[in-house]
Amino acid sequence: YSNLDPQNQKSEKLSWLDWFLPSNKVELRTKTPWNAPILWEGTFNRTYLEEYYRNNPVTIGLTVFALGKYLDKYLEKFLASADKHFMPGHKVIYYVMVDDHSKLPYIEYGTSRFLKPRVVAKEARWQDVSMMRMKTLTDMLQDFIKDEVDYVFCMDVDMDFRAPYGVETLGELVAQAQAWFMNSPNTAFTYERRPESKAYIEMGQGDFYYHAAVFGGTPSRVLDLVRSCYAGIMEDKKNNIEAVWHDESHLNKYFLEHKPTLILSPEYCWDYKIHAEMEHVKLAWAMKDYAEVRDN
Ligand code: 2GW
Ligand code: MN
Repeated sequence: YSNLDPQNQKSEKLSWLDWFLPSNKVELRTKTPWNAPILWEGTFNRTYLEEYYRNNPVTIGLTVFALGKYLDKYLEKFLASADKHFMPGHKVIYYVMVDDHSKLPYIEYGTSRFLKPRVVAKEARWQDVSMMRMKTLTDMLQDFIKDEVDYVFCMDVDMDFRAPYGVETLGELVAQAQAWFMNSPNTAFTYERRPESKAYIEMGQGDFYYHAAVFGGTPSRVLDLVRSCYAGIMEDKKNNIEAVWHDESHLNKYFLEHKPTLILSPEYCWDYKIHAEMEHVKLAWAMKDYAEVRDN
């Protein structure tokens, strides 16, 4: 990874800097204080990386849950777009968790693309649907995913791929910077602030607000992550407390204590509501009508 400044790659479209930092007084960060790269378009050489992985082939897992209305609404577009843009040219296994097998979308997958569907029960509360992914992922990583892939990404389903999301994102422990908080001070992050919760982060602490919609890494590192988050969630349940942003709060606590080795910039999980003309978007949030999907 080089430290090329995306600012130098001018185009008519607005860049991240133009939109968020019109004064250009703040330097675009391409490295964390612990020297992990922050991945932006222009900071990596795809040609070089592709050549490396051609000589060192890898299998990449992608886990996604689509239960209830999220299965009807988002899964087909997520998978079809992943087939086009997620790790193009590499072996990918989709681990797709649904609550109704008959509703699995009918997609013709590309070469070296494999689907491993699994039926899981839908929790009654939506907070639990989201949080209990950590338990299912713990079990599956332990039981078989760890033997089947070299790297694994775990993603929300309410998103779709727009451009190649490739091997540049592979790393030991990969975290996504949440787009809305990229340039906020850590005091503005929506971390869990009650010391009673296992997800508690003290005011003034914290490097990024990480987005639980995307995390990944090697199976052993991701297993440790999901297992810890699940343990925190269960401990909180025992103490009758629920972290403000559920599994995401626990994920942020984990990444505070276990620094990611690679951070994905908001190009890798963009919300077009922030800015419609954002460049180099690889994955975008789906437009969501909460009233429509949140029925419980
Ligand atoms: C979720 C909320 C309300 C009603 C339903 C659901 C729901 C979620 C569902 O009915 N079916 C389902 O499969 N899910 C899965 O949980 C699905 O994979 C979805 O992407 C994921 C997280 O829910 P989501 O996408 O509605 O949460 P967000 O986009 O508001 O995101 C963040 O905060 C969450 C915790 O509140 C999670 O940490 C999530 O990973 C974050 O991106
Ligand atoms: Mn989501």
